[in-house]
Amino acid sequence: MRTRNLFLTVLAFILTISAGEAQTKRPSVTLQHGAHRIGKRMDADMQRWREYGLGQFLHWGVYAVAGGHWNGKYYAGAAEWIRSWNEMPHEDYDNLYRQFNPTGFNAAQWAKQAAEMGAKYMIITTKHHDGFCLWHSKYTNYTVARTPFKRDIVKELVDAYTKEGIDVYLYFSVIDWNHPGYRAILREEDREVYETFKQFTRNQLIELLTAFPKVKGLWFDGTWDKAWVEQAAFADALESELRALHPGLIIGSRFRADEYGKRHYDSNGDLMGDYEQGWERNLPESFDEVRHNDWDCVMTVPENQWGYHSDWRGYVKTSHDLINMLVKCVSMNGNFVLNFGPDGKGNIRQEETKLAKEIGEWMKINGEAIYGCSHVDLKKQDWGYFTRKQDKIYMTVFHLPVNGLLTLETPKDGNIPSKAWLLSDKRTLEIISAGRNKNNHRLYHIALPEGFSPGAPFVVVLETDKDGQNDGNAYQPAKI
Ligand code: JFZ
Repeated sequence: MRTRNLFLTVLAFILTISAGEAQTKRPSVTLQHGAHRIGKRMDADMQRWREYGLGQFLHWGVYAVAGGHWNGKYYAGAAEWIRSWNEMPHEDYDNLYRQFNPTGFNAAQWAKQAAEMGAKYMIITTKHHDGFCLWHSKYTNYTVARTPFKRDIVKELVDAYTKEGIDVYLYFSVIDWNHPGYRAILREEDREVYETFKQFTRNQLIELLTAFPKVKGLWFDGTWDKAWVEQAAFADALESELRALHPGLIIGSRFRADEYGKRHYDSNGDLMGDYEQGWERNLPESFDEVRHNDWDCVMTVPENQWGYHSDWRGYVKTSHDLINMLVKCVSMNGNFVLNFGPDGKGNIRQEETKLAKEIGEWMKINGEAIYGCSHVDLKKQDWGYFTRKQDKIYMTVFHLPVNGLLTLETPKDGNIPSKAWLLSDKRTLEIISAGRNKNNHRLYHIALPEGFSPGAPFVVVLETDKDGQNDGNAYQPAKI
């Protein structure tokens, strides 16, 4: 009895405190289907996600057969959207699966290439908006099982990537142009048939997690339709069900809306899901924009092509462009996910293979400044980005100053950097004290070797004082 009373007293105390906190910190709307957690997830699975740095996205489906062309005409949109183009009759698109026979597909080879690029996780389109399933779903006939190829592609990829030590995430589009019950907007008379679509969606998600227990998470897309946004209660319950089915499951902010139709961030401004999933071909400019959340950025190589388009037009990013984005993401606590769109024969195109190789070569030397690294509270400098891991600070340089000096500004009471060297060959660099600026912050110049011109981004490592003791000659990292 006594223990019970004590328990109740403690419980009441905790409830009072947390209620008080909720009131003072967040004057809020009461939400049933908003965020269910405030702040970052701190478990081991999420910590692993946070340390990836670099990921690979794969967009693959029957759109790869068309490759951005139909009847000899060039489609200017994103190749995976070709079904929505007036020039391509739906009937033609919906029969493409009969030609889907990617005899060049080799999951082990793709996984090896991704590993050599340095990717720590991969996201595969199990089903894009067209509804075509790359796995053997029993809930529709529109799957790879009915193509001449037959093989379960998701299964082969999950196995091959997992074997390479790369974590797998499943992209899933809620929009499904193939399902008879799918609607973008619900009229009264659609409500009944839409229920069949909701059950179908639930069935497929449960099917995926059951068939592929090794996957780490789900990457949702096609959740912006009004019809889906209105399903806050259903989607919330489904999310709980999926999490219960697959402990540790990671889901981004693009799955469900709250009961007021707010997406990503709920009506109280709190992030829904485990990380922000809104950085699409777009990066935050400053750390303030990410609001202390985890996030990923998904990026295409050309301007806007996810699925295979045989004719890339416009600017195509170089490996230096992509490495710049990668480091920028990590410097603001994000992961960078680079997209690949294999062709209809199951081959990864030359341009992508070349980029993967170049990025991989860079990562082999400089990956230490990426993996497991996070934001540093130091003023951004024009030469590039700071990242940090434990007591080391990394300066990844993209713009080499003509005077060969890299500026570093430390907060007023910060200690000085004790040692600097080039990550590539361990050459020690001189640290020159350059006085204080008008904010009374100390300035330093890290001097690069005479004539240093690597022609590629490079990393300078700064050693910092491990135990934070001020010996007058050690830089104390700022608290994050
Ligand atoms: C979606 C898809 O339509 C596209 O085909 C691709 O799969 C991509 C990864 O996701 O496109 C989007 C989704 C969201 C935004 C932009 C494009 N957005 O939030 O800005």
